[in-house]
Amino acid sequence: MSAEDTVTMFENVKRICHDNRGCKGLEFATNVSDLVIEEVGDGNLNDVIRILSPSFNGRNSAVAKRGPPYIKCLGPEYPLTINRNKVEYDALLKFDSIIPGCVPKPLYRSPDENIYFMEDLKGYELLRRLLIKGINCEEAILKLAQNIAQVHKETHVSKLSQEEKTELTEDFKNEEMVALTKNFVFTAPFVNGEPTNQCADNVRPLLPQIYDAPNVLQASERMRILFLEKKECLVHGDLHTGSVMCTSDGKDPKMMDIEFAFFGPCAFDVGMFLANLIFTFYQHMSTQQDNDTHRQYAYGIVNLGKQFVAVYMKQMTCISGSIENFISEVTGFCGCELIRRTIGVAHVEDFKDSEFGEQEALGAGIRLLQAVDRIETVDKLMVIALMLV
Ligand code: ADP
Ligand code: SR1
Ligand code: MG
Ligand code: MG
Ligand code: MG
Repeated sequence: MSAEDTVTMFENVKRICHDNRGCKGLEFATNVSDLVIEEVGDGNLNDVIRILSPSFNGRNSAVAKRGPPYIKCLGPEYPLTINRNKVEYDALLKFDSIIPGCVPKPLYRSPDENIYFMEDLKGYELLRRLLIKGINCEEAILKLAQNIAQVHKETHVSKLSQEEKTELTEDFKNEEMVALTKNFVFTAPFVNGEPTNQCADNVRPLLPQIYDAPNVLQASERMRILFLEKKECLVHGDLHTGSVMCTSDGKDPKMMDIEFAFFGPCAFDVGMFLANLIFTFYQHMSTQQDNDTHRQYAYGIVNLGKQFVAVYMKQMTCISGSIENFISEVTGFCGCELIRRTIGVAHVEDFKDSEFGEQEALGAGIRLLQAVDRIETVDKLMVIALMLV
């Protein structure tokens, strides 16, 4: 965020707090002259700040989020709807009603400024960062599996009346954000030479395995169509390990960053999350120092990935028909996420110091798309992705 953007956002936040003083959610900010800010945003799309009111006795801080009218990591020549702020606030309200306490509490939204306020997850850290550090996150990951299954189950087509389905589909059509995923997850990475793609030198020799391989390109296209057309339940839409915050000892997961929420296929959330655990696996496998500890942690992550899917599926068994083709769909979405995060525009922090890990993860993505029709269990998914014997 530029210094100018930070000042403008803080001025807007102060005005909202002043004009709406006493409103539920904004009580902590009644004394506007008292407020101070810290910048906390580190994502690809939005500006996020923490507002503190040091003299307030109760909750003395909140986090405010707003989206510039373009894709932040690409710049103003890539326009993006500011309505994502409303969709995210509505999705937070919805998730909070289904899994209370498992998302940051939504506090207030100002439609004029397109800024919303939520609970400050003080002391919480991104799950991705804890995994990079090698912290045991079993409790958070298995709880997350239950939480996302709960959201999928409660909003599943088979549980909704026609009216409820129409309402949820309309409320979370989220066309612009769905189009962003269509473009940057399912399309651009699969187009050789697309200008937003970024690729490390050691990864480049693998590219012909994508661009010269009709089966891989066809599989990605099928996943794109499934993503756009399968209307199953309300999905998070961007469920990677940087969209979850937990306590520093890997507990109490809070799902956040829900601006991509839409009515779509449940396997999309599961596949994306699994791919991000595979990034953790390769990051630790490619760490040179203290190799045994890191390898042990990496294999623990594979097991956790399998348990994540098992816990999720157990919760979903009451949804008839939902499990048909489920693992094959998870495989395809997982493969696309592995590929787009290694050769597309948005890479992951896990490989900041490891191009070797990035190359391995890309190989895993290619193998999954090659085998998508032959994978019916998560065990097989892991064996093929990670070339386990
Ligand atoms: P983006 O859509 O740009 O990725 P996020 O919603 O992920 O934005 O927020 C960016 C970062 O801000 C997160 O990665 C996290 O570090 C921090 N953050 C977001 N929401 C909160 C919160 N409620 N409490 C504390 N930190 C938060
Ligand atoms: C331009 S793509 C940016 C990516 O960042 C977001 O968090 C989503 O994952 C999106 O695909
Ligand atoms: Mg984010
Ligand atoms: Mg986001
Ligand atoms: Mg990079």
